[in-house]
Amino acid sequence: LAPGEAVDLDNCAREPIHIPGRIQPRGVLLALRTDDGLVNQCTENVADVLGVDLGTVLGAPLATAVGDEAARTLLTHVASVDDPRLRNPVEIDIAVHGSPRRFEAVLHHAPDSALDGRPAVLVVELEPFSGPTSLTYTSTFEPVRDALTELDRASSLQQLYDVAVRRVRELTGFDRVMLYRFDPDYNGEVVAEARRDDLNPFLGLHYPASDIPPQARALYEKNWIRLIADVGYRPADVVPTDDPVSGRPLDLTYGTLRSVSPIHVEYLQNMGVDASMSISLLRDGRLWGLIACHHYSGPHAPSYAARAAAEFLGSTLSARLVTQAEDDRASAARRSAGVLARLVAVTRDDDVPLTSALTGDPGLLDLVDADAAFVVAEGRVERQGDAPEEEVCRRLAHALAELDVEVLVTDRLARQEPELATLVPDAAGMLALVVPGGAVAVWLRREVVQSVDWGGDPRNKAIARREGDTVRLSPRKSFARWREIVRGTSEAWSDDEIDVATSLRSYLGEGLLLRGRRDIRAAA
Ligand code: BLA
Repeated sequence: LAPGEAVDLDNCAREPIHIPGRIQPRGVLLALRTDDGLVNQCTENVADVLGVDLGTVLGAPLATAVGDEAARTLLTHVASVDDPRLRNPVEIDIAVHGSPRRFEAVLHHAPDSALDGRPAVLVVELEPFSGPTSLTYTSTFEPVRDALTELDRASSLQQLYDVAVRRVRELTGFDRVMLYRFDPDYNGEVVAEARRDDLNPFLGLHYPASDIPPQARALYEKNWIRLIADVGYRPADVVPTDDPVSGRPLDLTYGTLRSVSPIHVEYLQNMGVDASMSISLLRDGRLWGLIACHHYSGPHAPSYAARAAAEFLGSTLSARLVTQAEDDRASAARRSAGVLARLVAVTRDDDVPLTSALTGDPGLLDLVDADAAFVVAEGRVERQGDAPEEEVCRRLAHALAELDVEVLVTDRLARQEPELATLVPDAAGMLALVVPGGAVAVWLRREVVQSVDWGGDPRNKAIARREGDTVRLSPRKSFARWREIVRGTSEAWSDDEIDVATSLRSYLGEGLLLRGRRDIRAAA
């Protein structure tokens, strides 16, 4: 941070979390050069975990750290690590101080490190095996197959969410598993939850976008799972910090042991969380949500296999979410295309006034769901639903025509168009078409008072203080429920609703033109 630079949430977004130079010490990390196979960098805890000196390991072949047999097994496995997201763990035994210990090893090539076009650095992460059973049919395949069958049967989005959190909790044993869904601005909401009975629910709580800054979201689009097994850990440094050949820090984007941002650690501590895990949910490659897991009863480290199984469920869920949402959308689109065609057909009948054509069966309210609708055309007014009086409709139509818009869309009328709002004080949402040739069609939606429950006041955060040249940012301290009441808004108009209304406007424009031509011909 430069002297005098403002301290704000932007600083959060600039923390380079993919190159922390440290790991979580539940395992060790060794970075090997692929040209000579020698250890280039490793973490300072090799002595604790493997019982070998840091000085002996650096610059030596892998076998010096793990023994001949384990090294052979690992190096045979290298060929299968092309895509870091599809890697498999290898179980190996390493003699630590003379007695064999079982490890799960995960290998990947560090991104952005190339040597004659080949990957230059192989990252080997070793985690002492924690599970009671190893990768067996019953511990992994069966629960995943059962979960997939259940996901397949789910017939609504909510059911999909519920199955996913319950199954991930069963697989990984976390105290709380949530499905956290982002809105278009990346604020999030807990939309499903499976938890220990004695815990208070987080279901329905909202959290602001700044709780997960953009670089973290970008990283989670690449690496689909992360585990913080012990929030109170003391990080182990990568030694030396920079690659002695390239001079660059080791990129841990795909590392399973990557040390997490200290700000996030503080956040979890403020929340009372001892261990956390999150799995990315993607839609068209973009982060759509997270399966977020908490443990409150001490550190928690599910085996790599259980994590991989949970991650697999996450990616299956991602795919199902997309198809389910597309199915829902396609059937709604088919329905509204049918209504639009029928409406347009009636408007082409010269004997029916345009206003009647749009308010019959079907009418405007069948095309777009709203509390009221009305049309002003050819000197007439026709109304549907809970519409204002005729005179008010005329004045609204007049005011809209003056506005010089083709389609007006708002779900906060009083804030966006205060003058129009005075005419219809009960409405908060308006979708209006101003058609060339002199017609106006309007849908109105009532105010929906929304109460948004935030998991802590979203504005009370990022407490920053300078300590000499460094700045310490911290997340908010309180996560107590904080209710915000949002007034003056209606239910939002969806893109599909706006699209179909816009199409109607073009048809009406053409229709009015045709009617005008026929009138001229009839007069001549
Ligand atoms: C990361 N923040 C995260 C992650 C989650 C959240 C899920 C992913 C890491 C993980 O799996 O634990 C947020 N966790 C939540 C939310 C809930 C939850 C909303 O359980 C709701 C129930 N965070 C801040 C501020 C900053 C910040 C002010 O509040 C920055 C100044 C940063 N959050 C931050 C960073 C990461 C993060 C940097 C990335 C951590 C990493 O992967 O290194």
